[in-house]
Amino acid sequence: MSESQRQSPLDRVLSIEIARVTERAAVAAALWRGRGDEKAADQAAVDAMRRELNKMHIAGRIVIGEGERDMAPMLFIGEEVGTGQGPDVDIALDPLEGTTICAKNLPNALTVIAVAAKGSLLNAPDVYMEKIAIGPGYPPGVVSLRRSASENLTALAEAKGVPVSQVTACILDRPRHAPLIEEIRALGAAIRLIGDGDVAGVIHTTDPEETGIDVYMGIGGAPEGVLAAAALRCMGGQMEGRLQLNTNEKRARAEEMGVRDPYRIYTLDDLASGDVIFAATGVTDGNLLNGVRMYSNRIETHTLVMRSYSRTVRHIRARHYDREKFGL
Ligand code: VTB
Ligand code: MG
Ligand code: MG
Repeated sequence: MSESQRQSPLDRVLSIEIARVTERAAVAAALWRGRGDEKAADQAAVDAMRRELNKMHIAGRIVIGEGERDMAPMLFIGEEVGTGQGPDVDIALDPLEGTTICAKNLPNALTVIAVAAKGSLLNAPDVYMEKIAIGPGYPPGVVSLRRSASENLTALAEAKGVPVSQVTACILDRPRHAPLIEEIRALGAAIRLIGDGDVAGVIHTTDPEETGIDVYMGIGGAPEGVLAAAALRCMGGQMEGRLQLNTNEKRARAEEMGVRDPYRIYTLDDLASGDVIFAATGVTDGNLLNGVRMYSNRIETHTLVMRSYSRTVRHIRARHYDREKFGL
């Protein structure tokens, strides 16, 4: 355990409090599953999340929010949340990670929050980030953005003790990844192409036997990068991220937020340090979390709640018998 982790543990009660927030947002979004309306689903999650966060006894500041890039509904970077009576904390969130997968009712849409002591999450604008992430159990530095995809997958296969053909990389299905995909296929490794949801993609690397995913690679959102790092801090694993600041405007926005070197490669601890509490609730069914289930007398949610300080990973399967509080 690092020094900074020992110095500032968060109040552990926050774990259950933030699970409530992601649960409520997940139920709100789930009402829009499969209806083809991404904005409505996102807005419902954002509204529910803001409402629940504002009930928490914290002086919270949003440092990572998602939505600027595609002008989606959002909780804004810099927005203050909570009653103001309680600890000063920084918050990273994505009220609905995978709006398109929710609108199409495809797997792995999540509601996500991370809470950390002030100043311990990377303050990044909503730009793209190149990422590489693996789960626990590998020697440090086995993969790195400083090396090619082929070198990384070869080293990973060796560390895992399998031929490279038995390694699976999870990658967002985007035209920008065509060269990466071609390189990996030429090498003979397998690829799981996902439509959205790279926070889930990174989390899935922590349990390859269950998910079939060994490594996450490629360019996704920077907010999702910080959220995924918060999750890995709790579950174990390695990650690197590099912001994609390819215009003067983006470089200026990043600089305003404290980014000095636009090409810097951030390690897991650079992305999220100190004590971090993370919660994600499934909206649609996924590899590690069930989606929201609605019944005539109750609603069920499945939430992953974790804390880096104690390295506790909890699965909370909640039955909500009061359907009315969800407006049903
Ligand atoms: C990823 C994915 C998200 O944004 O971060 C992606 O995980 C990156 O942006 O679910 P593009 O869609 O522009 O490639 C999301 O798709 C949406 O937040
Ligand atoms: Mg979102
Ligand atoms: Mg997102």
